[in-house]
Amino acid sequence: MKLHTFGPAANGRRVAVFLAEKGLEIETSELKVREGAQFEEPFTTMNPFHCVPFLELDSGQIIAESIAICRYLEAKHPENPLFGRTDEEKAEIEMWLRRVELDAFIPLLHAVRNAVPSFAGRVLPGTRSDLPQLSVMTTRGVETATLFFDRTEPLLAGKEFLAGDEFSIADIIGALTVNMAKALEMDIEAWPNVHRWHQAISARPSMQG
Ligand SMILES: N[C@@H](CCC(=O)N[C@@H](CS)C(=O)NCC(=O)O)C(=O)O
Repeated sequence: MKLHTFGPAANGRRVAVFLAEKGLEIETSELKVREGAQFEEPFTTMNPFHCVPFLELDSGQIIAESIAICRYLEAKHPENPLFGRTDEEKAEIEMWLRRVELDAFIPLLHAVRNAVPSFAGRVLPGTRSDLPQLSVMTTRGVETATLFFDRTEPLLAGKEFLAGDEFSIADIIGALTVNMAKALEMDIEAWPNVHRWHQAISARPSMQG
């Protein structure tokens, strides 16, 4: 099994933090994403969505999508579960994963891609195109994430973790999403509970690096 990834990439970081939390080590290969290696063979055939991370199984099967990779690794290594134990825990973690992904991460991803000059010509992940960067996408992304933080703030009062009483994949994805918001200069301290929770999750050894 080999993980193809790119260290600094937000979605690559998800899997790296997940592996560290699980105490797992797997063979890892760094793809030169900035140089466009994802569009060249053999990688373009391995993942026609031209994105990292993706997991190459010994059978040759490819599993792309950071959450799918984490779910697969969790199924193979159920100890120290990060997707929950009971049906209720699993449902709550899934609920938060979807909230974070749909209401914050994806809007912020498009916000970043439409704002940062180095993403010109690459506004959609895994593409090279002449689609222009649209500042309205950045504005709306920040507005959407603001709504997410507004809604999450009271729910984190007195709570250590996003979903339930234990650290989970939702905390990983949530904290890395806040990092994106900070990169866009959103003032996370405006949401004190979100800020406190993010500080605590960011201090974990798995989140260093
Ligand atoms: N939904 C995918 C997104 C993967 C993705 O967007 N990867 C980015 C890095 S964070 C990438 O490889 N981009 C290459 C490019 O845009 O050319 C996942 O969760 O793994």
